[in-house]
Amino acid sequence: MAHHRLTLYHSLTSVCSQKVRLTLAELGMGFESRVLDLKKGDQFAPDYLKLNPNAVVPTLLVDGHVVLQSNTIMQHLCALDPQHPFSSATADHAGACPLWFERAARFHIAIHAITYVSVNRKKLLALPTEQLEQRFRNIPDPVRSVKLRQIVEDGFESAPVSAALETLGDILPQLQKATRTSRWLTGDHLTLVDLAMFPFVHRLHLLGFDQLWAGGDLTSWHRDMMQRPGFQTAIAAVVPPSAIENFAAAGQLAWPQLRARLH
Ligand SMILES: N[C@@H](CCC(=O)N[C@@H](CS)C(=O)NCC(=O)O)C(=O)O
Repeated sequence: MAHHRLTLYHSLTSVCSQKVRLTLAELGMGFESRVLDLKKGDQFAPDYLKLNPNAVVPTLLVDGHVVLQSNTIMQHLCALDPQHPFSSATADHAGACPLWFERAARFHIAIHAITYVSVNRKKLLALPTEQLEQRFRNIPDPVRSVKLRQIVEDGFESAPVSAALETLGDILPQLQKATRTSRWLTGDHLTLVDLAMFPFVHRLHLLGFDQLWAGGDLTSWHRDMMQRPGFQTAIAAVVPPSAIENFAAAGQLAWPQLRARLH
């Protein structure tokens, strides 16, 4: 494999960053790490917006060239080392990838809403009105900005939370079916599809919402993923214990309200 200089702009807890860090770990690729604090608003800094005008993480630089969007970044990393067994296993299942990546994108939108309503909303509500309005204005994508406003204003009753629960009602059974059928999501070998879906399932687990799928093969898949060295490097060693405690505490408070919305 030719040597490439990789620089990853990411956040420690962000699910999309975790997808990319897991891929780097599975491929055994080293990278320069640039950590952004999303709560402080590092993603809105003018210098960062020059790299990623969407004001989101992750952003990857490959020899100085910008690559955006976690699914694209993951595929780009495999393409840098196509002979790696992990890249070849993914290439063998290339036909299954687009559907799963589309699910991963929808899963992300749902997990974003669930995390905001359960964990981040209280802090946003405590901001002075002008600061909160500035936070909404800072988001370059108007759709995303409106959604955040709806979540902050209407909480568990908001349209994005209803949509998120519908999405989970679609995707969790897909994951249960896939893990019932084979060891990994697309067959006998771990592929990018597993890494693209794992951080979202893991976020639900950290919030204590694994009651949504109640054990079974999806739980075994989640456990097997956590036992991989890649999980240790990319997530366990990186996510601060305080963040894990925060997810658990916020999830416990949120669960009765979410459960009341399930039908
Ligand atoms: N489709 C993008 C989504 C990236 C995204 O939304 N990242 C979140 C973290 S998981 C973020 O940066 N959020 C910034 C914010 O909420 O202001 C991708 O897959 O890379």
